[in-house]
Amino acid sequence: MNDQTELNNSEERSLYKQEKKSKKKYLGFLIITLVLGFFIMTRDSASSKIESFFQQKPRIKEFTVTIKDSQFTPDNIVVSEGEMVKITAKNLDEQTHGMAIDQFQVWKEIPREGTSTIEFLADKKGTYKFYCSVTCSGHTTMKGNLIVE
Ligand SMILES: [Cu+2]
Repeated sequence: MNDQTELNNSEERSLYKQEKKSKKKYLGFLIITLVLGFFIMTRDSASSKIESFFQQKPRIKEFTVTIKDSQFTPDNIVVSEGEMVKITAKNLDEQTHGMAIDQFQVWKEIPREGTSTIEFLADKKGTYKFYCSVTCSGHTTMKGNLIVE
């Protein structure tokens, strides 16, 4: 009789413990959900910050400059301050040329009958000379102007 009561008691206790455990589990699950939810929300706001950052990235202005008979065409390039300049330089000559703009650390070789891409940020106003950076037959006269307004 006594044993039975004790057994019942211990059964009850273990039932109570189980209930407590499952409550703990539920609480743990709730906390994990909340924490995850918080992280997902902050990540979302971070990604929207990244998006708005990229929306503010500079506009790209693209040009194709052709080199023929040691001459740049066009030899006048006009961009706005703050623009990203992308120049596709096509060399039609049978000799290697180059394109350099000192103030923007541009120095690019353009292989004969080949193409090179030049990219830089026009972050300061002014008129800058671009020129052929490779010794060629028209070296001294091969130049143009980049105007940043
Ligand atoms: Cu040249």
